[in-house]
Amino acid sequence: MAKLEALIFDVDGTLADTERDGHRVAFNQAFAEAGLDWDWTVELYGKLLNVTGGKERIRLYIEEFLKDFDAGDDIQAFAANLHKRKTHFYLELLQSGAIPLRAGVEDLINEARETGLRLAIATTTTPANVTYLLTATLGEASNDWFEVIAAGDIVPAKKPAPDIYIWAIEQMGLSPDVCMAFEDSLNGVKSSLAANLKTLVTVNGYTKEDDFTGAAIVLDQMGTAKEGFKVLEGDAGGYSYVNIAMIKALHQK
Ligand code: XBP
Ligand code: MG
Repeated sequence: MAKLEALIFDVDGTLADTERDGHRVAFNQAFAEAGLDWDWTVELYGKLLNVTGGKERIRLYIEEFLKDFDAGDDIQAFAANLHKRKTHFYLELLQSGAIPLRAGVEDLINEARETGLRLAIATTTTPANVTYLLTATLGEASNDWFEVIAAGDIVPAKKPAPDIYIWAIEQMGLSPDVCMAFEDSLNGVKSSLAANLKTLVTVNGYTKEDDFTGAAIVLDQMGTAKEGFKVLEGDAGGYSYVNIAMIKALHQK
């Protein structure tokens, strides 16, 4: 088995719980500013998460839930304009420090750096959302810790398509068998598995019922030495929180 060289992280739901109290809130702020009486409740947003990408999500909402709404001649442009404001509000939220990293994520990234593993990001979200999250949580320099930040519209087909992972791996000049992916959702795992990546899953409130068949392991969180993870599927090999030794062992399986 090839030796582990790189870790590739999803962002939303994996590095941080961004969806319910971040993206959802920002969408609603943009709708209110535009004079729209749309309210994406916690429950409705769970359904809308079936489609990845904010612009795509707005379109899905109009087409599936608001059949009589008139978005003008160009629904794509309508969604894109609304989404621009959503991004503005989301970045404001990130800057205010409202969204922390999930437990164990910072320690894992630090240990990966200390042990010489290469790091990358593969996400559907807008590139600025990634840089703002990293800056707000890990400091200004942390953007440079990730040698590739593959995000947003960089590939036309978003997750569950494998394209974003394939793009990231190609940019690093690596093959999938020396990488490990980190995901939180069905669409994310479909994407990483289709790119032939071993995948560690940490679920969240929106994804805990998803079917993660094919993942290397499914956990409730990365966990810390103080508060470990719960194993939902798979064999943690005696480890109680995610660290580099555990990832290396999982990768060799
Ligand atoms: C994340 C997403 C994103 C965010 C919104 O999926 O679906 O669309 O919800 O981001 P994943 P934008 O974690 O699988 O990458 O509004 O910037 O598109
Ligand atoms: Mg995700």
